[in-house]
Amino acid sequence: MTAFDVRHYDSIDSTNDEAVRLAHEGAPHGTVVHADEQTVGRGRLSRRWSSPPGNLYLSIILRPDLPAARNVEIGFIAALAVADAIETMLPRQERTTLKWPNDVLVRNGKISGILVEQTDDALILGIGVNVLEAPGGVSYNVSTIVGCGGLATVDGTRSALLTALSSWLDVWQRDGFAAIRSAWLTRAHPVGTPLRITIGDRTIEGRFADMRDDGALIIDTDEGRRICTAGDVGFA
Ligand code: BT5
Repeated sequence: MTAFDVRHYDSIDSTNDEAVRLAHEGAPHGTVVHADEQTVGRGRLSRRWSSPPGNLYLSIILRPDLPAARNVEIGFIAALAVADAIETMLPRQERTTLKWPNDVLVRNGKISGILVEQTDDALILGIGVNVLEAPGGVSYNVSTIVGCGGLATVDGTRSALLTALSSWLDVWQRDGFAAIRSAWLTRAHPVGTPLRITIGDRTIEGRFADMRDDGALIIDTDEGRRICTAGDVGFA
């Protein structure tokens, strides 16, 4: 079991940045930075993460003693935890779908964002969950827990998320990434789903085939099987 120590802030630049600062000061594994709003919430590749009050924004300091090549595993663990937590609050007929690498979708809309970053000696796991407020000006579908008929508060979502995260970290430590990979595959879009992967200015279209043992995406294209280790994935 991971013991979480939550530090709460009303407003902050980015919970990931604060977690990096605390990690440099030696904050232990399980330290959680939670803010009611972020003024400069970040996505991958320096994109913005819309962070008004009413949603969950937190970052967790992890010190898992992993080779850097295995850091990607944390993102899949986080996606499973977010999906479990959200499903405890949604009506029974609403389910989450996972999309490579770390997206959690409800009603085909992005309901959560996950950002894993590395400092000298810690991993920072940043998670945003849309509880009440759907951001405007986003180029694809977004969802919120309450907008999908769920009953949720921000603190309730935090608590459900940390409980689920602790369980999935236990599974990972006990059974390894193979167990995370197979749980992720059962909750992801089905094999054969048409996907469009954007990597910089290149786009690849293909059908979802599998996830490799190291977390890479495997797709079948008209030119054959391709492996993707990075990129933005949308449904084609
Ligand atoms: C992500 O990036 O999905 C990772 C987001 C991580 C946010 C958390 S919040 C706590 C912690 N502190 C931080 O500063 N960050 C982490 P990416 O895949 O690059 O998606 C970013 C894109 O999602 C943006 O370009 C928008 O199109 C869209 N977006 C922005 N805000 C959103 C929101 N609240 N809900 C859904 N989509 C959003």
